[in-house]
Amino acid sequence: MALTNNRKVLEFVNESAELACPDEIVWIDGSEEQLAALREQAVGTGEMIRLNQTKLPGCYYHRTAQNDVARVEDRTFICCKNKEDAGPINYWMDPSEAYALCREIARGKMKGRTMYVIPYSMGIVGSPFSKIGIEVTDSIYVVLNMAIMTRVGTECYDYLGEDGDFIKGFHCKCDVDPEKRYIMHFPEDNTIISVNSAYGGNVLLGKKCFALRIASCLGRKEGWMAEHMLILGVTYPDGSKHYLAAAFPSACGKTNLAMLIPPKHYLEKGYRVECVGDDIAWIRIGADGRLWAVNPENGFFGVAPGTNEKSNPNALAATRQGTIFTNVAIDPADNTVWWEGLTKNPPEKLIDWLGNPWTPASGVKAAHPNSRFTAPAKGCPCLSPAFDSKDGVPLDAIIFGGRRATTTPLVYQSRDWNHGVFVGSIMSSETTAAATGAVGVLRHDPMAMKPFAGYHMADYFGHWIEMGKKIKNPPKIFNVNWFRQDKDGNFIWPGFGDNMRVLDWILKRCAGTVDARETAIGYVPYAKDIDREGLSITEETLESILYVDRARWGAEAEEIEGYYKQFGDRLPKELRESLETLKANCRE
Ligand code: OXD
Ligand code: MN
Repeated sequence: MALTNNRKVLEFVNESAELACPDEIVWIDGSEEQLAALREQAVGTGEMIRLNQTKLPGCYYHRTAQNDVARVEDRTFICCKNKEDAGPINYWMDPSEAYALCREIARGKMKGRTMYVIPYSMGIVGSPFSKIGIEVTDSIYVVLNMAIMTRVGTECYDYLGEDGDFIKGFHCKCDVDPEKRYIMHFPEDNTIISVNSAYGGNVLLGKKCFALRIASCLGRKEGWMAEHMLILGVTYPDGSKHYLAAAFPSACGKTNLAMLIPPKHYLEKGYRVECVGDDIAWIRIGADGRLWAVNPENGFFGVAPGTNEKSNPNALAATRQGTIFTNVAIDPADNTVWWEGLTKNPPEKLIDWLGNPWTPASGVKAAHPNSRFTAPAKGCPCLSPAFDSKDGVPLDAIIFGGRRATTTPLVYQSRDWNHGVFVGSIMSSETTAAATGAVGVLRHDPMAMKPFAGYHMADYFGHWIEMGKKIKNPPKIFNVNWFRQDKDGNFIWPGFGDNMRVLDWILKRCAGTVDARETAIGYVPYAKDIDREGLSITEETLESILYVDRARWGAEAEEIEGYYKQFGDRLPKELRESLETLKANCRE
């Protein structure tokens, strides 16, 4: 029975059912009872495997199809009326063509299946930041993941009332045919359609599709920002709290930074780091003229490989209960999970992500490099008390960062907001397994939003510039690079918890308590000002990763000039000016 009398919801559900012809419609109410019954059902059909309930209470396992393991950027479309409005970086399709294509693909595809109607809120229901979505799907896996990643329940209908608006999301697994896989966004209709996939990033429509692509369009219209950023809080020994948001491309360590445990001597002095979010930030200007951020999600859809007791004990702890694991390996000895990097030595025998017997001699990975955990935020030991704040947290700093073996120093600070927007716009990073395609290829990923901005990238830069004009007390903007390599390809900076040392410098810059060296690209620390207590890295080595090589940056500027060309006249003049300054600084 329908759980709402909102006529727009009823119309959307009816239209979806008329198209896909499910045998049954199930209205999700968010109750534990209903979710438990769905878990049972999924275990019964083999869609999920129940893991060891003593060691991993409430945890389940799922395998996707082999051809369906990552986001598909080349099959992800922005469908707005004018092609120019999608910009040169997005794939574009005419809305009527895209609707017709998807309808053709999804017609009758839920025959013999159930269609679930999921009411969910991104953010706490009733917070000024929050927005409601309705996703219809034929996948129990999607329902159960959405129930972890978002706030699912009938309170969303109460909030909508009879006439409230929401973001429409239609998902149908169809035949999981990669040739007919499409992730379509209709920003002018607040609608998302996803067909022929069951991989999280393509089908948990509250996440990338809504909270970034559609929300970035809403933010532009309504004067706020939807960003691919983690949010973390640092508590000082005197109890004061300072918040930072950081944008890194997919699988570049956002979850690890968001949950870092500071080095021992910081802990002893009383420093703490708390996680507000690990992937998405919705940001508004507060009454105090500062930027305030919330994490609209309710869980972590994290990359499993590499997560371990040392790299991220908080994330690991979060995955120990109520978690769905996707495409990791199963340890048949005790029906638990394993992935590369979880332990130094792998177990003797595993079942790999494809379902095959595996031993350390197999010569292939046991877990897929983009295998994931979907873990409830509440299970994270360092979750910030501000996680549930309706007002969000005020930002002292925004950090950009990518995976760069050379050129980009460990950290530098922009000269001001507009220069900070330039720094974000020129971000580039080596590709990872989070999306299909080659791994390790250097590409531009401005503000880590290349795959997620729902409109023209130059207009998105323009929106940042416009926001800057309205923010009376803007956060300071920085860039970090944890990934500098030596000539043998080893990472020079230890990363993980030691990144606290860099956050410390950043926060000191925000407080105006530490000096910096002005360089061609912005302010860079003096090596002596980065804490090295307990680190084996010498001051000289640190100098080497703080060094700004003007010849390299000159070449980088030339390359950026070529990159910017695609944006034509739409590129904000402030960014062009910053580029000219960079070129001049490198020539001097
Ligand atoms: C993610 C991604 O899953 O960026 O967060 O791909
Ligand atoms: Mn992400």
